[in-house]
Order: sequence, then structure tokens, then C-alpha cells
Amino acid sequence: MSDTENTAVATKHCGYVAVLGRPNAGKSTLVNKITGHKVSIVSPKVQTTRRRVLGIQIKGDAQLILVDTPGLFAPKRALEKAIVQEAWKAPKDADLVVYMVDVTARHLEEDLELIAKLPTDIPLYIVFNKVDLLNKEKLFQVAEPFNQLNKAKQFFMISASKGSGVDDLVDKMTSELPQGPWLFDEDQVSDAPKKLWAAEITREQLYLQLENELPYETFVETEKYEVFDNGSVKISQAIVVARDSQKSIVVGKGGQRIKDISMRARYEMERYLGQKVHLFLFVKIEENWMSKERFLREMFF
Ligand SMILES: Nc1nc2c(ncn2[C@@H]2O[C@H](COP(=O)(O)OP(=O)(O)OP(=O)(O)O)[C@@H](O)[C@H]2O)c(=O)[nH]1
Ligand SMILES: [Mg+2]
Repeated sequence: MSDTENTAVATKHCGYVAVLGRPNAGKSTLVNKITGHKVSIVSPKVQTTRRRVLGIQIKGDAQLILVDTPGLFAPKRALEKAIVQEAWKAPKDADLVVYMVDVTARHLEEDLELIAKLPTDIPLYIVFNKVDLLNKEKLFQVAEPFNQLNKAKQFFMISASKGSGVDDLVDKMTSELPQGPWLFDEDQVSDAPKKLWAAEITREQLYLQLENELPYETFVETEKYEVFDNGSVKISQAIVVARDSQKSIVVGKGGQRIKDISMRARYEMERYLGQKVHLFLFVKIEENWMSKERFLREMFF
């Protein structure tokens, strides 16, 4: 390596920031806001994120690798256990842990308990999110017990969806990253393969358009992802459900529901790919898919 290359590497910074918190805290919203890309899907329902995904962003000489994680909660079913286990893996290799608190959530004592379980040898930022929904006085009340924990290096008050406070948070995050070469290409925004990303976009629509428990019992698999010479993309996906009755709900009266799901998902895919997308969806019944090894393997690859 020449001297000039040595100096270039020496001034570069790169590191992992694990974004943790309870379901619905706004972790994926923050990762998307920072990267300016749809790295992760977002919905008003809890437990939207099922696997870790990296969002990558460059700030000056630093490459910030954000690890979006599933929300932390007390899991009951096998699938839930695997999902939560995924989240707990993230702080292990991180240079910084960002713990997000939804200031509007109930049972903030659960956040205090989770924070107590975080490793003590990695710097911790506590980020109060959704401050757009609460007045200042209430915010101070919410923050007080977290202050008393004496565990965080810094506190932030942000609105991940509106963007307030996010630039300052990113500046501070960047200052925690160790020196070292960048681990990803300059133009890479995520580590998710295209097939998986496309499956997530459709799953987001299931979360947004289906009621109650049904989205939790679905899985989306991209069976084909073909790019044509003119740049357009053909995507075929199976929406896997666990029962026949669920299939009829997903399809809807006269096929209207699946049409809406397909239309919205295609629109999102086109928006982020900047290409025309031909999306083909079909519904497949796999009883008890949630306990099948194949699905778990695919989910966490
Ligand atoms: N008003 C307001 N809503 C927000 C803010 N940040 C996120 N939300 C909303 O909160 C909901 C949950 O956001 P997500 O980003 O999916 O939360 P998450 O922490 O990734 O959730 P899981 O993946 O389920 O763990 C969505 O409806 C977001 O639009 C914010 O700053 N203000
Ligand atoms: Mg999420």
C-alpha cells in the first residue's frame, strides 16, 4: 500500500450502530430516515420487523452501518423466540447501541428493564422518539427515570418520522465510530438481497391492509426476480398463509384485496427501484409454516 493510500484509510471511520427498542418504537423509521431509502418496512402494528437488516450511510469520512432489529418483547411462540433472539444478537458486534423509547408508549418500566440487560462495555445512546406527539412537560417526566439509570452516554429527543433531531443524532453517532476502512461499497444502502427486499415490501402491505392477527400468520416468498434489458423487473411472489380461511381474506371479495395489495406494493417497488415493475402475487397455504425449519432458515438466512 502506498503512503497516500495509508493516509486515506487512516482518516476513514466505519462501524456498527445497533438500533434496539420495544416493538413500534420507530427503529425502522429512523433507519429509513437516515439512509434516505426504504431499508426496512414500517407499519403501525407491533412486530413488523422480523429480521436484522443493515442500513448503510456515508457521512463525510465515515461509513455508518445501522442495524435495524426486531422489537424486544417477551416471546411465546417458537417464531417469536427466534425473532427476539435475532435482536439480542445485534449489540454483540456493535460499536454503539442506540436504544429507542416511544415516548407515547405504555409501560415504560419495560424499557428500563430492557436497558438494564444491555451490555455495559459498549456506549449507549437513549433516544426518545415521537416527541412530536407529546408536550415538553410530559417529555421531561418520561425522561426522568431513564436519567436516573446512569447508563446512557447521551440522550436525544427526536421525531424519526418528521426528522427533527435526527441530524444531530447522526453527527454524534458518527463520532463514536472507530477508525478503519469502509466495509461496504459507497453506493450500497442495505445488505438485503433484492428478492428479500421485494418480499418485505409486499409484507408491509399485508401489515397495512389486513386486520388483527392475520399479518402475523403470513410469510412472503419471492419466487422469481427477473430484470429485463430495458431495466424493467418481473417479480413473482407467494403469500404464504396457514389456513384456507386466511386465503379467502387475503384474496378478498372478487379478488379486490389482493389487487390492492399488489397495486400498492408494486407502486412502492417502482418508487425505490426507479423502474417499471410487473408484480405477480399468488396465495399459498402451508399449514403451520411458522414451525417449519425452511421458513425460519429463509427468514434469518
Ligand atoms: N408521530 C410519530 N410516529 C412515528 C415516529 N416514528 C415512527 N412513527 C410511527 O410508529 C409506527 C412504528 O414505526 P416502525 O418504524 O415500524 O417501528 P419499529 O420500532 O421498527 O417497530 P417493529 O419493527 O415492530 O419493532 C409507524 O406507524 C410509524 O409511522 C415519530 O417520530 N412520530
Ligand atoms: Mg421495525
